Amino acid sequence: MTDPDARAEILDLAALEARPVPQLPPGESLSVEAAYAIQARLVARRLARGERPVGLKLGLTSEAKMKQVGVTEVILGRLTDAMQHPEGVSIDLGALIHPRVEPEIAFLLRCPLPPDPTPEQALDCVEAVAPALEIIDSRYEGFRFDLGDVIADNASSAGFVLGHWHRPDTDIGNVPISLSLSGAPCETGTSAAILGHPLNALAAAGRIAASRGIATAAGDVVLAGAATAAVPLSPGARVGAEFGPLGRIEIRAGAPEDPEN
Ligand code: OOG
Ligand code: MG
Repeated sequence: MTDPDARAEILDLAALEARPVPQLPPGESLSVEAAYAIQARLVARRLARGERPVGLKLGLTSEAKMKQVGVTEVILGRLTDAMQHPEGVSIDLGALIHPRVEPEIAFLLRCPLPPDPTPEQALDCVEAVAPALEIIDSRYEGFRFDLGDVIADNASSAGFVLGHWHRPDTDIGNVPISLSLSGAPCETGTSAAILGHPLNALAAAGRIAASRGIATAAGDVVLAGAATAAVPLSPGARVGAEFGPLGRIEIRAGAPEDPEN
């Protein structure tokens, strides 16, 4: 039996020191329940250092993502204020192991999510919607993990950037999304790839949060999960993400000699 506190400490230190750790050997695979218990302890360590919870993120809500990492179940992770970066920022890659970036849709909640909402009930809780970029960084060597490993590792959460907020009734069902790296197109997709509609992901967030004892609140941000595969962030890269009528987000990956880092 893996000790949850010890496992949370290993994953926390891996993130703090930007040094990857091996995933658990196959014989020691975590149950989903044990994995969420480790995630809770991992995030508690961050909160004990003064970080504030600001919301949740879904993972593996699109086929492209499931295929990329070989895990086919929707997962939930927790976001803190320390993970949020302003639009246009230069991301310090030195603090990360092998970061990737991916395009997302974000929701701002105006009330807690019901325990098992329909997409319509989930929409009732939405204050605003925005395009977003997520920076993920698995703490496991080779970015390799199974379902339990990635849940325990807070769903690879590392950072996120929000674009402009739009009204909650904005049609987000089929938003064209394209990602470019230093001007070269690399991934294209649509928000329909997110469980058919990002509101299905929000409903899943309500369901998973309730089943794992995770509270949601007015003011929370919920990331719906990436619509395309994630792309590696390398030093000096300029990331541009176009979200049709929702707008555009840009970030930069700090070059080693960049004075902003
Ligand atoms: C797991 C996190 C998945 C998403 O949007 O699907 C995720 C990973 O790919 O490392 O954030
Ligand atoms: Mg993501």
